[in-house]
Amino acid sequence: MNDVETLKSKWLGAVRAAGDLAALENLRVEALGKKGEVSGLMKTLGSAPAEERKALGAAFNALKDEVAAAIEARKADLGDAALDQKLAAERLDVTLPARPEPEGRLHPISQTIDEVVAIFGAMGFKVAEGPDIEDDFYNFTALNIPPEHPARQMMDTFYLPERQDGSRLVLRTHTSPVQIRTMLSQKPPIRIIVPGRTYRSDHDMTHTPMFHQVEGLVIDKTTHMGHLKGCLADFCRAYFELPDVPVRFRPSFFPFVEPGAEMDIGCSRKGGELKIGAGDDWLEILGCGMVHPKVLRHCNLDPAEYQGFAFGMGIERVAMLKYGIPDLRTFYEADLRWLRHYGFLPLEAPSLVRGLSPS
Ligand code: 2U9
Repeated sequence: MNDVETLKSKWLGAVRAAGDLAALENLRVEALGKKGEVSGLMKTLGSAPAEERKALGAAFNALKDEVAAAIEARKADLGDAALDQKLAAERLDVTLPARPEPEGRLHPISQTIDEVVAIFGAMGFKVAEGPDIEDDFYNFTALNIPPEHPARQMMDTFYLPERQDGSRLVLRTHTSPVQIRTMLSQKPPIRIIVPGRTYRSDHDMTHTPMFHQVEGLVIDKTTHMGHLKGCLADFCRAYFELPDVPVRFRPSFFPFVEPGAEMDIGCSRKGGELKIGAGDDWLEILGCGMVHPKVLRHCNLDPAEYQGFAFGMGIERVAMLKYGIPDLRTFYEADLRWLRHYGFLPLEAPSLVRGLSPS
C-alpha cells in the first residue's frame, strides 16, 4: 500500500509540474504506458498473497484512474493556455487603418490634368492624345501658320536634325496637332479634350522648355461662340470649386482661330493676396476662339457646313493658381519635400460627385 502512496504523490506531482503538452505525453507513457511504472505495479498483483489481491487490485486501479484523470485535467489546462498564447500572439488591432497611408504622391500636374479631364468628361468630351514629335504640317501648316510666319519664331521651336529630304521634325509647340489628326480621322460632331506635354525653347522665371497644355475642340454644324463662353464659364466654376466666377472675353490673335479671344476671370489682389472669384480685378487664364476656316479646310471640312470652337490653357498656370504654388521652376526639380507638400494621395482620384480636389 505504501508503494501506491509513493507512486501517487510522485506522478501527481510530475503531472502538476509538466510545462507543456509534449512533456505531459512523455509522462503519460512513463506512468501508464504498457511498460509504465503504474502498469508495472499491476503486474505485481499475481505474486501478492491471495487474501490481499482484491484490496491491492482496487488500490492499483484507483491509482491508475487518478493519475489518468490528473493527466487529462492538466492536458485541458495546458491546451487552454496554448490557445490563449496563440490568440494573444495573433492579436489584431481592428481599429488600425486597412492599409498604411501610401508614401507616394501624385504630382500636381497629374492631379490638375485629372481634374480638368473629369470636368470636361462630364460635359461629354473624350480625351485625345498624339505624338510629342510632330512634322511641320500638323504642328504649323494645318494650323494656318505658314513657313516664315512670325508665329514659328514666336513659338521658339525645338527642331530635330534635318532629314534626307531637307525637312525637320519638331517637338510639338502646342497640343493642337492632336486636334488636326482627330479632324482628319473622325467625322463631326467632334468633342475632344487634349492634355499633354509641349516644348518651347524658352527658360526663365515663367517658362520651362517642357510644359503642359490642355486644349479642347468642338466641331459641329451650329457650334458658336456662345457655346464656347458658356462651356468655359462652367469649367471655371467647377475647377475653382466656386458657385460663381465672373468671366470676360478680350479680343486676341492666334493664327488658328477667328475670331480669337483671351478669357479673364474675376479676382481680387487686395493686400497682395490673390483671391479668385471675388473683387474688381481680372486675371488672364486661357486663350480661345472659333476654329479658322483655313484650318477646317486643311482637315477636309467645309467651313460652309461645319464650324467649331477651340481653347487652350497652360496646366502649370492653372495648377499654380488653384494650389497656391508660387514658383513654376519647382515643378521640375524633383524635390521630394516639395512633392510631399504639394502632391496628392493617389487613391483620391478627382470626381465631380465626391468633390474635385481633396479638402
Ligand atoms: C485647332 C484649332 C484651334 C487652341 C487655342 C489658344 C487659343 C491659346 C495658349 C494658352 C496658354 C497656349 O499654353 S499656352 O501658352 N493657347 O491661347 N489655344 S486658341 O486653338 C486651336 C487648336 C487646334 C485645330
